[in-house]
Amino acid sequence: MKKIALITGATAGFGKSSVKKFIEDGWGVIATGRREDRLLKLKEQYGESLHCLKFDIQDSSQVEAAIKSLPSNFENIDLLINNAGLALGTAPAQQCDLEQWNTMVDTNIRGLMTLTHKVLPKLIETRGAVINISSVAASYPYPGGNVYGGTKAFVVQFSLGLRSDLHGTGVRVTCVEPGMSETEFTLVRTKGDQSASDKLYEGAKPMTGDDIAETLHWIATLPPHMNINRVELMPVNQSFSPFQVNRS
Ligand code: NDP
Ligand code: 8X3
Repeated sequence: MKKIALITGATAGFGKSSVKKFIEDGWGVIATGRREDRLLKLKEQYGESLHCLKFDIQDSSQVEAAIKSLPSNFENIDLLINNAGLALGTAPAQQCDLEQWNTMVDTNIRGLMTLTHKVLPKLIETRGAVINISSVAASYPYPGGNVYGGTKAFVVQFSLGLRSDLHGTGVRVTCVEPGMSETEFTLVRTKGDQSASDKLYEGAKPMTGDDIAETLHWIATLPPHMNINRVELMPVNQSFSPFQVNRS
């Protein structure tokens, strides 16, 4: 195996496509997620090139135990892709469910922080790289984006801060900020409403998990003296709208 990548959120969407992309290029991959059946399927598909870790990223003791359990052939991590995350709900802030807000913070911020904290010493040893998945929602607010956008803005700023702290270690840090991509993202956001998901993507030609996996692989395989700080990408059919003005 060329190098080892740890990819969170590997059971669907961007993560699942990235597992395929990196393994096809000869990497060993540690795939993580909560859904064991899907992890087992990945294991069947990729065999010795893949090691699965089942944990809920919101639970720091599960994260710690999982990293400690890595076998010697997977413990020298060269690349951490912090991809696991979610949006819940599209309601305006004043109507939101506080529990959903907490879940987004615990997953997209606390979970990402915890895993990064556990893996950084290994990345410093290997002079590796971190790629954090943020979103266009970090920079461009939209109605109903409230806490989701806030968590992704954290990811952008945390990535820049990491880059600064890791100065001189050789560890690279990139923040990837995608726009609309068809995965299970909207299904999760709408609590399993397939028709809402289909309607959002219909006719829009959104980006795909494979598009994002290509980008992540490109970033990870650049010469080691180059650091891509931030990448923002959207489908051609998504762009910006004017400010809202209330005239009442
Ligand atoms: P998917 O819903 O298809 O995949 C999300 C992945 O995250 C799943 O593998 C899921 O695994 C994992 N995950 C979610 N919660 C947890 C948890 N508590 N513990 C462990 N794993 C968890 O979504 P995407 O592939 O689209 O999303 C990947 C990332 O990209 C997210 O951070 C998302 O915010 C971001 N993003 C997505 C965009 C889009 O339009 N799709 C655009 C911009 C950013 P499991 O359920 O098995 O635990
Ligand atoms: C989600 C991106 O464009 O659906 O992170 O808001 S978008």
